[in-house]
Amino acid sequence: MRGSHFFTAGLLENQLPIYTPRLSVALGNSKYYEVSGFKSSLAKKIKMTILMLNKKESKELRLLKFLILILSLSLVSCVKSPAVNQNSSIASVPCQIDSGSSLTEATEDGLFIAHKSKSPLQIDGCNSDTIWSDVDWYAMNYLWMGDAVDSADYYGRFKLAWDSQYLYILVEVTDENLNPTLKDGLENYWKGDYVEVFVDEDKSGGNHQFNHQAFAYHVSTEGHAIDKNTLQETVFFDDHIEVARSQEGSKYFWEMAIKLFDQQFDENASTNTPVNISTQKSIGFSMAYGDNDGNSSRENFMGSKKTHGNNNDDGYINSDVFGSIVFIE
Ligand SMILES: [Ca+2]
Ligand SMILES: [Ca+2]
Ligand SMILES: [Ca+2]
Ligand SMILES: [Ca+2]
Repeated sequence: MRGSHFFTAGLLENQLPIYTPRLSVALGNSKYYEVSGFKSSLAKKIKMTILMLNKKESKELRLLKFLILILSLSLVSCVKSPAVNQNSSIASVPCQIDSGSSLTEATEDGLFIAHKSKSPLQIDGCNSDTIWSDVDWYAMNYLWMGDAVDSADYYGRFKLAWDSQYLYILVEVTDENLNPTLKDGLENYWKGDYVEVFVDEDKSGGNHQFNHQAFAYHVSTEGHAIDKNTLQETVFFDDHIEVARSQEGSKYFWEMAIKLFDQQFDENASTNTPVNISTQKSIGFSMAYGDNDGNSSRENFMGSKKTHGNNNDDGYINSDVFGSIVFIE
C-alpha cells in the first residue's frame, strides 16, 4: 500500500487543513493513516465504510478500500473551509538573497518601527522588494528558554514593513537543522522549528489564550499559522498569514504578509474583515523562534524583547508582555 501512503501524505501536506476532526483510517492489516480536515459527518461515513470492509480481508477488498479512500478524499477536498490559504505547504526554495549591509538593532523593550511600502510585496521568500533594501534589521536573539546558543545553531533577525492591508515581515534565521514543525503531530506545534508572531491589534494587553483579542501565531515550517480557538482547540488560521520561505545554506528567509484582526474576530464566521493599517497606528507585537534540532523538543526559544513574562513564556497567554510596532510613512 506504499502508493496510498504517498497519496495520502501528499494530500495532507497540500490540501487538507483546518480545524475539523482527525480520522484514523486502516488500510490493509497494519497501516494506519491519520487524515485531518474532514467535516465530522463525512468522517463518520468514511470510517463506517472502512470498518465494514475491514471484516473481510482479500486483495480485492483492500484495493476497493483504497479506491473508496481516494474517492472520499477527492470529495472532501470540496468541503474545505473557505478560510484556508491554498499555499499551506511551503518548501525552502533557493533565492539569490543579499542580506546586505543593513544594520541590526536590538531593543531590550521590544519597541519597533515599521516603514510603509509604496507597493504591495511579492511574498516569495525573497527580499527583492524595494522596501527590504530600505530598512534595517531588528534582532531576535534574546534567550527566552534553553541554553545559550552559538550563531551556527541559531541566529535570527527580521525586518518590518506595512501597507494599508498587511503587516509584512522578512525573517532571517540561521538554523543548522530545520525540523518540520508538525512532524510529530499537530499538538507538538509549539515544539519547533517555527516562527512565532505575537500580535495584539489594539494593544489592549490581557489574557488571549482562548479568545481573539490578540494572537500568538505559530508559523510552522509547513506554512500554517497555528493558535488556539475559543474551544481551546489547536487550529490553523492560515487565512491570516501568507508565508513563503527561501534558503541559502543554513540560512532561511521567511517572508510573511499578515492581516490584522481585532477582538471582533469570529472564528465561526465565514468572513472577517481585517483592520486597515494607517500611519501612527500602534499594535502590540513580538517575534520569536522555537529551535528544534531533532530532539523532539524546543531546545531554544529566542525572542525580540529582553523578557516576555514568567519564564519568558507568557506570550501565548498574556499580551501584556508583548513589545510593540508603530507604523510610520
Ligand atoms: Ca519578496
Ligand atoms: Ca538550531
Ligand atoms: Ca487586544
Ligand atoms: Ca532547528
